[in-house]
Amino acid sequence: MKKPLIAAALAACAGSAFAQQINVICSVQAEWCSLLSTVYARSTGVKVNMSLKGSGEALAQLAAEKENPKTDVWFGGTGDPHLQAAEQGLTLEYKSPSLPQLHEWAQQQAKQSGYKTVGIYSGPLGFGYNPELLAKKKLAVPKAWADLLKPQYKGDIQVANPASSGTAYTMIATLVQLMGEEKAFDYLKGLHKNVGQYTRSGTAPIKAVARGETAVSISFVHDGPQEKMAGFPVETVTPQEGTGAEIGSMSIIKGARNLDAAKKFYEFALTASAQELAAAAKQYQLPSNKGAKVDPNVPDFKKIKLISYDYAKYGASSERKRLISRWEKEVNSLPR
Ligand code: S7P
Repeated sequence: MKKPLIAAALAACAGSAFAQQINVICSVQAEWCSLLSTVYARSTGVKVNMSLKGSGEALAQLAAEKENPKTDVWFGGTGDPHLQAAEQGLTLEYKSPSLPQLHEWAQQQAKQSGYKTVGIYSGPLGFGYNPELLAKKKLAVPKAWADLLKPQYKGDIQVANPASSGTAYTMIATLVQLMGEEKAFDYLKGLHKNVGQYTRSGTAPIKAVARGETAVSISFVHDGPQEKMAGFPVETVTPQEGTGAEIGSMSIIKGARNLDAAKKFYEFALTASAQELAAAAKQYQLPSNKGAKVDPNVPDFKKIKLISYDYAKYGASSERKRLISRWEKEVNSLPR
């Protein structure tokens, strides 16, 4: 990582009197969580207790500890469960003075939650594939959602379980918006026949692709470059019918024991320099701060056919619960 980047991130929070520790649930990949906590701890002297959890798991933990919160900040993870947490009264209303520095989509996420969450990055959903494994199995690169239903991919597709994964819930919500609910569930039943494994975490399938354990994954495409840089044969593509994008979010927990420190960490995480730590940790979501440098590995949104994702509707508790339980009942219960 470049030194000026760290220096700028440190400068963003220098000179303040911080509490001694902060408890953060971190729902992005470990490398980013770790860099963020190291930089923050070194600059402020605040110990950052990071606990790594996928979006769905984080929401479940926060709901379980509602009466006695042990977490101060929830950093990252797909936006829908953050909106659900806001609706369930798990997160605190906080209107950051930094909001005008953020892209409209990130501010919109804050507004529609009553300022109980905020967008920190965005990233489109697509497919990961292993070109070597596809060639070996004489399979074509899937270019469309429809391709994933072809019998030749049977057992060769991995996606996460929507009950634990925000990535997989984003897939269901995307398909429902793209096809209409009945057709989307028919599609999910067809897809089910080809899924070799539903993973707990949304990032596991693309790692399995990279390591040749499965040929195709349904993943956020920004999770591909890191695997490729590590030398694995992995490429990504977005489906030609259109796709959805997440608004990765951050929330302060209602009843946070270290509230002052939580607000300072939150402000730090919204700065351009802190957001550039993502690319320094080889994570390539689009930063929400308009001033943050956009790494060339970040997917080019202009080249992707994106649906107009209704974040308010699909982030609502009732909708999220209803769609996940319909998936459990009508799709996951079917034999494969
Ligand atoms: O950091 C990569 C990423 O894809 O993971 C986050 C999300 O929590 C995925 O985990 P789950 O699907 O297991 O919930 C995304 O927000 C982020 O872009």
